[in-house]
Amino acid sequence: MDRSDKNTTPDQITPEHVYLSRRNFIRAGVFAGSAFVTGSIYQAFRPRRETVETAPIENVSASSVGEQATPFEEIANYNNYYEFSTSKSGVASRAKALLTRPWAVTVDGAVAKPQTFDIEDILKIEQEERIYRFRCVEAWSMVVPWVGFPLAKLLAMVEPASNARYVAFTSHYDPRIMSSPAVAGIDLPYVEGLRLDEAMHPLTIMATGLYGKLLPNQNGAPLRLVVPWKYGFKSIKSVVKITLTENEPPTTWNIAAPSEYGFYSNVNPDVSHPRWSQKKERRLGETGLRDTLPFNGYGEEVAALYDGMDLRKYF
Ligand SMILES: Nc1nc2c(c(=O)[nH]1)N[C@H]1C(S)=C(S)[C@@H](COP(=O)(O)O)O[C@H]1N2
Ligand SMILES: [Mo]
Repeated sequence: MDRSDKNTTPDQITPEHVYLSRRNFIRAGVFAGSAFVTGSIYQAFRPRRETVETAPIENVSASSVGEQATPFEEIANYNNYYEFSTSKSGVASRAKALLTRPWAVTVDGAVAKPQTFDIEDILKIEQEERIYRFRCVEAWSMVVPWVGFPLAKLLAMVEPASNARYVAFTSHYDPRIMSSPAVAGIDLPYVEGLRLDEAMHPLTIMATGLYGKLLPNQNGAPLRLVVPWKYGFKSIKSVVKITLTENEPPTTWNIAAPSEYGFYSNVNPDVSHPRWSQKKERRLGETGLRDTLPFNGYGEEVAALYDGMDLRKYF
């Protein structure tokens, strides 16, 4: 396929390099990490590539996540993207107006080599499939087969300076197609942040797709952050700017309600939201409630990042 065809909408494109590099990734045998999809799951998934967009993946129970992936239709039609709508079912149709080509992402700040990347070049970075649990602060959750790459790879390209301690992210904001801050109820553009060590952690990815296809607009096309041990609002969508900073950057939901949403926002069943418990969650597509796990089940990988920190204070 001629990938320079700007008239093709992103969801019609299945970039071949995604599959090629994914095969290489499997061959390299780098699935040791507990959160990574296993080769056998991938083998079950890959032949279904043409139909999987609308069908649930079957037999995912052997996955290292140990849980069935949420159907594509659920993931793509139950969204939080306040720039388009505060109604979860209203985002997908309004987000069709988002034009994701051309798309530039600037990475700057406390770095030796600030750069503006074209999305086509970002897509040339080796893409991997990661099946992650995703837990919204509103107590719903899902299991998402993301396609993406470690944020650490992108940060390495700009060479973080020794005074860089945090990473600030900014979403695209176009008031011609998006709500005003007054209507959205939050400051815009949407901004988020991570500590540099969180950003460099191998579980932290920039997602470019899900279910083996480029991201639907409503899920944050063409590039969104995914930090699986934190509440979903940290996973900022449609990123246009990444800035390394010395000081903790402002974050949208912390600005909106500082007593309800902290900077860290690690999934923590023991720290209630002021208005609801975080002990349980409803998995999209299911009726009952599941227990919410500390760090969303990724504690073994990430708890050490917070050694010595009072996670009730730094919530
Ligand atoms: N720019 C932007 N990013 C955002 C949001 C948003 O409103 N705007 N919502 C956040 C919240 S609260 C959640 S739960 C996830 C939802 O991602 P999904 O729609 O792909 O499930 O996106 C996060 N990223
Ligand atoms: Mo959320």
